[in-house]
Amino acid sequence: MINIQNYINGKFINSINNEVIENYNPATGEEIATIPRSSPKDIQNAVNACEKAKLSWSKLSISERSKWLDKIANELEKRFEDVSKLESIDTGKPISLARTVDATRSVSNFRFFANLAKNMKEKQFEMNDAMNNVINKPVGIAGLITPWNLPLYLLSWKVAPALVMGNCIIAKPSELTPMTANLLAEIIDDVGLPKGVFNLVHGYGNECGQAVVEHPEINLISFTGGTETGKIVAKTAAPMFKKISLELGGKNATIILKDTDIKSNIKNIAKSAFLNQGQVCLCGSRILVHESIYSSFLEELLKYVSTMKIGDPLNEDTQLGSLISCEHREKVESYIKLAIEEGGEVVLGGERPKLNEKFANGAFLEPTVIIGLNHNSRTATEEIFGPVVTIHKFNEIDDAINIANCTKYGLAASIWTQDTNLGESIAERLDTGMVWINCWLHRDLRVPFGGVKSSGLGREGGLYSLQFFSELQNICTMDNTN
Ligand code: TXE
Repeated sequence: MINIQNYINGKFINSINNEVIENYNPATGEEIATIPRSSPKDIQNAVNACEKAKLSWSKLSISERSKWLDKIANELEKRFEDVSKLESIDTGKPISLARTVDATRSVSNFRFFANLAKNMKEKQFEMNDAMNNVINKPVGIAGLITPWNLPLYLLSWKVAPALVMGNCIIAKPSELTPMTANLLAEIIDDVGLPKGVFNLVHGYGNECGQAVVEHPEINLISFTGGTETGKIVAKTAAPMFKKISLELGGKNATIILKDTDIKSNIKNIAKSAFLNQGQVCLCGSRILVHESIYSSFLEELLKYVSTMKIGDPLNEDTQLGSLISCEHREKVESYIKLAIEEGGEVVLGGERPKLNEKFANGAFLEPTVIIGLNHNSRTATEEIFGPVVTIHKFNEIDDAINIANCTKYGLAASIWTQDTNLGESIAERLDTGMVWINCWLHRDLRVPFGGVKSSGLGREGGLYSLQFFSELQNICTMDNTN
């Protein structure tokens, strides 16, 4: 059991009110840590630290700041196994996934943005009698609010570009998953990042998170989380004209065209549905299958999903761990119940697996496949965020596109076909920020990442992140020496 503290102004300290929140391992139900239940007073403390640090930090060159990112990446890499194990214990995800996705990507996020920023060319626009130089200035203090599904992966995705562009940071991780954020603070402390540049404040979203968004001296908010919370964040930040980026929920379509080679793709299609127990905003939770191959596809899907190993997240060959909490599992189970009420049929899963005593209190749920629902049903249009997929038939491609576009979300989609030209023409007609063709979660960190409609606002990734985490200034110079 560890008592995690806030990291403010280069010191690990309790919240001012000295109150704590318990943190649990969702696979076993054991209490593993406490975190500070911070309040607006702690956020003010962190803002004071940023104010003291921001001038000298912003004066460093991008290349000097990128060296700090490389130092953090090197230390994260040394503690790769710690990151993986902590992430698995804190979230319930399989350790193999924590290694290949969370820990690996956290290191590459820091390395990638260090390199990209160093090589970034600021823009010039020449006139016949003057020169325009567009420069990237720091925004100031960045409030980074992150969720529980990919804790360090998403925190590092925001911290790296925010730091390298000269901002000071107040990070507020989910109260459900503080462990790897704490480890990042330990690493930042170990490498000696100037105090006050990076601050980490733990607490409830509606208390501590809200205080970050409300604080008048925090100039930018980068938020990843649920759509409903995103609305609260947007409503609070908008009248303060803060820079804001929202990466919210999704209800992504996986479109299987009739020429798809099912056997060779079924593993990746199932992965897109059930990775991280379906707790990734990009998961394909609605599978739209051409009616001519519907039966053979369903047979292959059920065959493959039935082989997926569910159980101890620390077991090397586990493919499905526990959900983030028993409370969240109940939310997911309520959708399985709703599906049946809406006329659906659960053809696989839907129950809590029988595991040994150690995991009796774990938030485990079998991977679940539901057929026979109307594509406009609530189950098929609302974000469930668990190991649940609905399967739908289509005949014409226009039908598939209309079904895919029929939800309030617009984050991602995947299309499976041997005719990639057709795939790309379909992709352009989907109301999403991202589309994968014959792959899923295949990530080039340079591309824009984000969604439309209720999936969010703005784009991060590559130069889009560097631009978001800076203020552009144009300086137009006319040479008046005659
Ligand atoms: O998200 P929340 P949660 C979806 C998924 C899930 C739902 C809720 O459907 O069931 O969102 O999940 C902080 N002001 N996604 O509870 O509540 C909170 O403390 C400022 C999709 O994780 O949005 C946490 O740090 N901050 C998502 C962060 O916001 C507030 C991944 C996210 O919490 C706040 C996770 C407030 N008023 C869940 N209230 C994705 N896009 O990947 C809460 N927070």
